[in-house]
Amino acid sequence: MKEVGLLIAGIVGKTNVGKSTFFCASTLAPAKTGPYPFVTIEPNRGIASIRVNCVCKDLNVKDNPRNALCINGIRWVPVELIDVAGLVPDAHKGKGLGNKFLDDLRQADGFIHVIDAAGATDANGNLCPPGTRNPSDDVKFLENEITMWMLGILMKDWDRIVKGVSQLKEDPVVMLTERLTGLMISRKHILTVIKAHDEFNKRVDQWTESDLRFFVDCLRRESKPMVIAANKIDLPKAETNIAQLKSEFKGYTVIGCAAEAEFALRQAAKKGLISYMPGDSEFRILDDGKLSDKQKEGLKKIGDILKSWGSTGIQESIEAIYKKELKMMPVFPVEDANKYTDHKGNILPDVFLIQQGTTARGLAYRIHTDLGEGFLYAVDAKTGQKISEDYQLKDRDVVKIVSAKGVKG
Ligand SMILES: Nc1nc2c(ncn2[C@@H]2O[C@H](COP(=O)(O)OP(=O)(O)OP(=O)(O)O)[C@@H](O)[C@H]2O)c(=O)[nH]1
Ligand SMILES: [Mg+2]
Repeated sequence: MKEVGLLIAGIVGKTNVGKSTFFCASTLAPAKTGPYPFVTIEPNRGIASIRVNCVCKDLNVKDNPRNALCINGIRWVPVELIDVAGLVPDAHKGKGLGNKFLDDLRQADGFIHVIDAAGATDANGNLCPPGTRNPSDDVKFLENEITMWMLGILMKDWDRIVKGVSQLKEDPVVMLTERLTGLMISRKHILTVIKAHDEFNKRVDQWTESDLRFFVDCLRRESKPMVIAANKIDLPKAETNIAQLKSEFKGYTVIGCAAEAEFALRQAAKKGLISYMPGDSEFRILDDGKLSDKQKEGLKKIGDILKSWGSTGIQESIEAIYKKELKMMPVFPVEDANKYTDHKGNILPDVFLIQQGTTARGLAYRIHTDLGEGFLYAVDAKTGQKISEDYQLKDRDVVKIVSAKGVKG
């Protein structure tokens, strides 16, 4: 069961494009990878980190973080990723591992869509020479599969919804929310879509088939934001294809990625062979003597990728989905608003990722139900000002919550 309020990004895409390699590189969790379709069957779950600017430097304190490392003023905040089985065309009809893949994705709040930017895997995930497949077809095909899957779920209950609304005067938004909540689609998502388009400004029994398809497509975009991790930038054709994708899919975040290279760098850093942090634009060899010729050659190639692309793109993709698309931002709860400590004296012990728009009371509930229920007021520790329950927190706020119900811990 995921922690309330903490959003999960699903790693999705066609089979055999590097999803599990991306997952292993970002979480260092063991997951099977291989150059053929349907390697992953059961989903892999693991913890990656996103970088946020800590407030320790602004407040001029030395912190004692409990749940996230702080290195040179950068907090590495844990986030959860889920890597699922790949899909092939007509997955929503059960082809390949279709329904399995899609069902495992119910719990994801946003998607990192991994594609083979070199076009070196065909529609069914079989290897082919770079440049054979147009990666833009992969983007369209995945979006269509997900929309059709959601539509299928809605259609199972459509007659009942229509009857409820037209004959029993039920609220359509309530009925739609009940039907779609299992897909992490909320009342807010539904209302946003209905308000944004005139097509939906009529009773649901008058919606045509194409209105319904369009509704679900809009709902997919609204409820499952996506970034495109254009993988395999080490292969020929990837660069041209990525330029093409960026011009074709305006408004999408497309990030060139080298999952295999990131995995190699993370492994080498773990073994103490190099100094490298995810997202870095370079690495440093710590002891040349410990490296085999093959390793040196591999690192040289990776160095060239970093020079051309600025990074492997893996860390950027994870940060793009959480920060830019899911609009998560860090806040720092404390118990002493003057010293920025918890009751044990730890300075800035915790950081929480919350979604923009979260209120002070919403944060209290995130920390503990008792804190939320007994909420009296909060204090902005940076200014010392009292804040009320419906105050919307800002990026990097440091907050003390005062509650009638205390929490021991
Ligand atoms: N050239 C290149 N190959 C990569 C890269 N990332 C992954 N691969 C290779 O792509 C193949 C498939 O990788 P996986 O991570 O198993 O792919 P997947 O998408 O999880 O596949 P399924 O679970 O079978 O759907 C493996 O042979 C990887 O080594 C990359 O950045 N560059
Ligand atoms: Mg896999």
